[in-house]
Amino acid sequence: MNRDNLIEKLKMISVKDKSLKDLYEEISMCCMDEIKSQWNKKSGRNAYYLSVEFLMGRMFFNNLLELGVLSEAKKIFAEKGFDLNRFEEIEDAALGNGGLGRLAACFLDSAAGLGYPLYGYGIRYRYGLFRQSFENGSQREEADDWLKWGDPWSVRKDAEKRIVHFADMDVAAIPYDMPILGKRINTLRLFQAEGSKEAEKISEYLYPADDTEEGKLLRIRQEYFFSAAAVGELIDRFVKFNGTNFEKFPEENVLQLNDTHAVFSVAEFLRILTGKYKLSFGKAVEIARETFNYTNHTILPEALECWDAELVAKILPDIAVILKRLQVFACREWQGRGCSKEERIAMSVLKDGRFAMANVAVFIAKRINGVAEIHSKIIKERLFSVAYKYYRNKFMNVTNGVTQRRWLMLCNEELSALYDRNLGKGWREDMEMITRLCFNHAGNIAEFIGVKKAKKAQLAEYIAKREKIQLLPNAIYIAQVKRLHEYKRQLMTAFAILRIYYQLKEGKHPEFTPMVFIFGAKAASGYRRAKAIIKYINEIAKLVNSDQDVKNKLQVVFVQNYDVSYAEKIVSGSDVSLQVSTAGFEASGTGNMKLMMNGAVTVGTMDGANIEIAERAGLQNNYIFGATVEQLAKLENNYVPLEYIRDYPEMKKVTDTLIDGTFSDDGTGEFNELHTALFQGASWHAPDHYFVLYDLESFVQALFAVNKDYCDAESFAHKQLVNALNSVFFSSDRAIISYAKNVWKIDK
Ligand code: 26V
Repeated sequence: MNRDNLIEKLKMISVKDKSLKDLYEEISMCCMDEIKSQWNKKSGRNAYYLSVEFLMGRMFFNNLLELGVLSEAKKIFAEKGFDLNRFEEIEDAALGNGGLGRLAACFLDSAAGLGYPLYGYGIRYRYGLFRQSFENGSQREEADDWLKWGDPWSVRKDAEKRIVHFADMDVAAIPYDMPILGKRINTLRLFQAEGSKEAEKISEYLYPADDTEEGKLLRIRQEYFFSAAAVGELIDRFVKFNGTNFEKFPEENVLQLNDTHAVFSVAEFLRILTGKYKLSFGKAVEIARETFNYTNHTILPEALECWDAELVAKILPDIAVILKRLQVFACREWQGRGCSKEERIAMSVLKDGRFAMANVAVFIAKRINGVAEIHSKIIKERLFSVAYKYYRNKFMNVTNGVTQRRWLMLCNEELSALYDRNLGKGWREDMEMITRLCFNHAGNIAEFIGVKKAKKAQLAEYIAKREKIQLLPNAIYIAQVKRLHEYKRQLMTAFAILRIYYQLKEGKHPEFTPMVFIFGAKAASGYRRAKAIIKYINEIAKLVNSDQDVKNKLQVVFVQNYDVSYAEKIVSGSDVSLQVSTAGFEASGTGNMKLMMNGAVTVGTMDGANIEIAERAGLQNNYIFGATVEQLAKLENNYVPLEYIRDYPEMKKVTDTLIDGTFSDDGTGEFNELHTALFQGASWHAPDHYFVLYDLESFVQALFAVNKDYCDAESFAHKQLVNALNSVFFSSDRAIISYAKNVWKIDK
C-alpha cells in the first residue's frame, strides 16, 4: 500500500457543496482504489469462517486506521473545514445480533492483522439488526436501512455469482467482497439472494421470526443458501486447480462452523462429493471429517437448532436424504464402538423427526471447541458428554478474544497515547509489551486517571447528544451493555438499583459516591419478557432520575440503539463492567474483555471468561460474587424463591414493585408476568430459573464495596490499570494464533 500516494489523493478531494454521504463515498472509494491494487489472490491452504452473522460496525475509521492515514486524514479535512468525526453519523453495518457476530468480525480483523489467510462467508442482509428506540419506555423497532449510506467498502462480483437450488426455486447468490485490512488483505464474502421476489426474501432480514412454518422454512433457506454457495465455490475452485482427487481437499481448505447455522454446509459437501463426483458415502464423510471444525457458542437449549426433517425435505430433498444417510452411517459407527442405545440417541443426527444440527457438527467436526475454559468444560461434561466419551480428542478450548485495534487503539486514543508515551509504539504490533508498564508507578496511575476522566467526559457528551440526558459528573460509571436476555440478568441489576435507591432514601449511606448505571441492550422481537425488562428499567430510570432525594447520587440511563459504535464510547468511558450472568450460562462474553481492555473493573459472577479475567487481573482487583456452577447444581431442587426472600425483607419491597403499582406497564400485565416467573415459574421452567434473587444480596454488597473503594481514587485507578494491562490475553490475536496453530494448521 502506498500511504503517501493515498494521502496525496485525499488532499485533492474537495469538500465544497458535497453532502455528507457523497463525501463519505468519495473518501471511501479513494481508499478502496488503493486497497484494490494490493488485494491478495488466494493460494495455498486457507481457512474459511462460515457465519450467519458478521457484526462489522462502521468500517470507515477502522479502515483509515489500518491504512495508517486516520490522523493525517483528520488533519487534512480539518484544514478544509470539515470535521471527519461527522462520519460518526454513518450507521453501522449491523449484520449481526451480538457476541457471536462481533466475535466473527474481531477474528477477521486479527487474522488479517497477523497475516493469516482467513476468509469469511456469510449473508448480505438487506436489513441488519433493527434500530431501537423507546416509546414511553418500551422498545420500538425500525428496519435497519444500512444501505442508505451506500456500501463503498464492498465490491459486487457478478461474474462470480452462483446458483443455489431449492426444490421450488433457483436462487442466484451474488457475492459482495469486503476487504479486511491488516498485514495482508483478506476478504469477507457476503452473498445476496436474487432472481425473484421470493428469492430476495432470503437475504432480506437477519433472523426472521421462526415461530411459524413459513418462518422456519425461511431460516432453513438462509442457512442453506450461504452454506451451499460457499461450499460450492470452494469445491469448484478446488476441482479447477487440482482435479477430483478430493483426498487433497482438506490440505487446502479448512472450514470453521461458527455455531450450527452453517451446518448445512456439511450436508452440501457430502451431497456434491457423493452425487456429482461419485465418491462413496464413507469416503466423503472421511474427507468432511478432515475439513470441518465446529465452535459452540451457547448451551441454551432454545438456541440449539433442530430442524423438522419433513420441512427440510420439502425444500431440500437431497439434503434431507444425505442427513438421514448420515444418521445410518453414524449409528453403524456407534454400534461398532459399543455405544448403548441411550448413548446413540443422545448423539443422533435425526431425533424425533428432527435434524439436530449440533449433533451433525459434533459427528463430523475434527475439532470442537467452546469459547472459554468453563464453557468448554460444560460442553464436555454436560452438553456433549456422550460424544466426549467416544471422541475425546476432538474437544478443546479456545477462549475468545477481541481486537485491540478497534477496542483500544480506535476507541481509546488517549489510553493508546499513554502507552505510546511510556513504551514507544512497539506495543501496537506486539501488545504483550503493555505488561511492561509499571502499574505501581504513581506517575502512570496519575496519567491513567487523566485518561479515564477524559473518556468519561466524552461518553457523557455523546450520551447528552444522543439521549438528551446529562450524566452526573464525578460519578462512578457502571455499564451493562449486551443483548437483553434473562440469563444475563439485567433484571437483577434493576433490583439492585432499587435496593440502593431505597437505602439512599432512608439516608443510610451518607458517604455514598454517585453512581450512574448505563444500560445498552436490544431485546429480540418476539422475546416478551426481555421487552418487559427494558420497560421496567426505563420506569426505574424515570423514578430515580426525577427524585430530588437521590438527585446527584444515583442515575439510570438506558441508551437507545446500542450498537458497535455506541459500544466504542461506552467501553472506553466506564469505570465498572457488569457481567452478572447466572453461572454456567454465559459461554464467554466478549464485552467483559472490551471493558477490561479499557481499564474497567469487573463486577461479575464466576461465569464465562469472567473467571479467566479475574484469574489474570487478580480477585483483589475485581468484584466477584454470586453462586458458582457447582453451588447452583447442588441447589437445583431446593431453591424456593418465596421462602428464600423471607430472610431478606428488603428484597420483597423491591420485587413487589412489579405488582404493587409503583410502576406502570401501561396495562399490559408484563410486570406481573415477570413477578410470576420469579415466584411461581412457568410450565417450562422453575421459579426464578436464573437465580436472580439468590444472587441479589451478594451483588448489592459488591456494588457497595465498589462504592467504598472508589473513594480512594488512586487505589481504584490502580485496580483499573492492572485490569487494562492484563487484558493482553484477551486479544483476539491470541485466539486466532491458537485456532491457526491448533485447529486450522495454517501459516502466515
Ligand atoms: C441463536 C439463535 C436462535 C434463535 C434465533 C436467534 C438466534 C440468535 C443467535 C443464536 C446463537 C447465539 C449464540 C451466541 O451469540 N453466543 C454468544 O457467543 C459469544 C461469542 O462466542 C459469547 O461471548 C457469548 O457468551 C455467547 O452468548
